[in-house]
Amino acid sequence: MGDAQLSAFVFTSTAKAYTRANLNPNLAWLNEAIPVVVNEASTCNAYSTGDDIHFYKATQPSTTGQPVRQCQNTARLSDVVYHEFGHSLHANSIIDGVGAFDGALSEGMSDMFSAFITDDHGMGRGFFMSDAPLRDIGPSTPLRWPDDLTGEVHDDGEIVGGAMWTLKKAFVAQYGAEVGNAKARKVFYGALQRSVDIPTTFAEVLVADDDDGNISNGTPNMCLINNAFGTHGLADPQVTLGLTPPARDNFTISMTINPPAGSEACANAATVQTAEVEWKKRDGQTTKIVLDGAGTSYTGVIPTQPAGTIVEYKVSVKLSDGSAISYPHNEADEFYQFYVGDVEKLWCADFENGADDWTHGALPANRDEWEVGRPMGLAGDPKSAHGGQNVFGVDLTLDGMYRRNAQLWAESPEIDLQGKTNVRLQYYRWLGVEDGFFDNARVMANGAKVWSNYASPTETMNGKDHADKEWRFHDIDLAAQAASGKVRLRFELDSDPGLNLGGWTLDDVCIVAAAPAPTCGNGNLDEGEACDDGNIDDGDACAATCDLPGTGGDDTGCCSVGATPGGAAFLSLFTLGALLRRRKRNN
Ligand SMILES: [Ca+2]
Ligand SMILES: [Ca+2]
Ligand SMILES: [Ca+2]
Ligand SMILES: [Ca+2]
Ligand SMILES: [Zn+2]
Repeated sequence: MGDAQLSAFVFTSTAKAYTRANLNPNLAWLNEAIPVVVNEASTCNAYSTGDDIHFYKATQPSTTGQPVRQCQNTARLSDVVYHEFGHSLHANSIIDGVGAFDGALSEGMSDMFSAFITDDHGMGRGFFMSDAPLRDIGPSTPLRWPDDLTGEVHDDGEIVGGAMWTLKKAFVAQYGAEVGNAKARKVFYGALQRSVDIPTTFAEVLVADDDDGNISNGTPNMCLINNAFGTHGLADPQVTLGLTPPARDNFTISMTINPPAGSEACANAATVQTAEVEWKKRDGQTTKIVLDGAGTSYTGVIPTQPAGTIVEYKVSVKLSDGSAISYPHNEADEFYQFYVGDVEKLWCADFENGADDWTHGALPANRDEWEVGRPMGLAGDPKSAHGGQNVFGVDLTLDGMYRRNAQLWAESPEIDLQGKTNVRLQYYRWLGVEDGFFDNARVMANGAKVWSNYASPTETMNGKDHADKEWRFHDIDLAAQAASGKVRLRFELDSDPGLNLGGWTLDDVCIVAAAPAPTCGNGNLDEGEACDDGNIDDGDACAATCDLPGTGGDDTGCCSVGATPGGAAFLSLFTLGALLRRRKRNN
């Protein structure tokens, strides 16, 4: 047995024994032989396939006289072997349908796995034949998410590795080495099993720390965990402040904070620093509105827009701990949208009684996983329908994910549009698909592509996956397709060999026609108008929305509060002669 063979065998056995004793004694994978390949014909690296682990030779002395970077045989470095073992441990520890393998996450967690064994935050000392580490998860200036992201998986992994190392130190400071390390290992392994990427590690650490299955009432070490992850920008405001997606009532956007019980008492508890809405008309310029905070509620009003406008908006919150979040929480599609004004529904599918008039299929045919039913929240799928009980989607019930190397499609019946103008597709979507450079989701109408998911221009390790985390209203103009007098919709998804997400989930798919043009500005006082001076200009006696100046839009006291008025309230406001703003239902 050569040196490298012997050292790799010893280090791998150590990693196995450590895992069995400290992380997961019941992991069946530990009982299998793990292939370890040494002295591969390259230098300065090592890799894991997710099961077996491989190591490269040492650099040979230069024969050309030119200096070359000298690297050690990587099988002789204990922490490099632990790191590669850590990748395989990660791949074999993920709970199906809960966690997922993410490259940067795996790098950072593998560095931390090694650091647990060596108790050294420096990773790969000796790699370049010196004591300087190749990577460091305990540098004097902590790395922060997202400021220190570079797009390179080892660099980005150092941020979560750093958070885990900071957390381990905090546990040891509070409980002493033995108990503190045990607590740190417990939450580390929980996060390894259940996280889908670096940002989700925070909530999974809290889940692993919790003692009653409910993190909204706090967890035993919540303050310590908030602090450690907050240092690295990874204390997710959805947890620390209990933030949920903003609500919208007509043009009023609001959000509520609901921190876990007891968290306000933590030293350095995070608070909202700024909350704002950025809004625009589709394809227009964005405008920012600061949300007014009162108690636990933050509210702002987008100026009233005329019927037929598609308004798009996002809500961004910055916290005192430097963390931030935007809603919609989907980097591949950053703006909510809503349609102003009434529409006539020409055809809808709610999937409550199946999708018998749709067809679906796949290439290869056995990868067709379209089904109607109740969504189960698998692989990022919704946990409930948008409307009623049932939805139409790709794999609702097995593992949630579409399959690799597949071309999937679902096609609507042909919808008659004779005599209809201003036709639009308006539907609710919950889509999970890898960056479009790799996996492509498309909406087709009469064979023409009318939407596809964001695609990075070049191959990247740091793509923007499209991951809806709530039901998203989606409006698509079908005027060009509708000119033929009929339309057929088709939802498609093509996948590559790697990374599969939840795929399409659809509900309340409607073909609509925009209502007739608004009557504001025609000089007649039509129903619902407070005034009409024959134009739709602001700044004169009658505002652009046929409100009296100072009563409509963003400064009204009477009409922007509460739900859309029901018949009685609507009538009483009208008969009392109160200033009535034109209100239409928005999707
Ligand atoms: Ca709890
Ligand atoms: Ca439904
Ligand atoms: Ca893929
Ligand atoms: Ca699915
Ligand atoms: Zn690695």
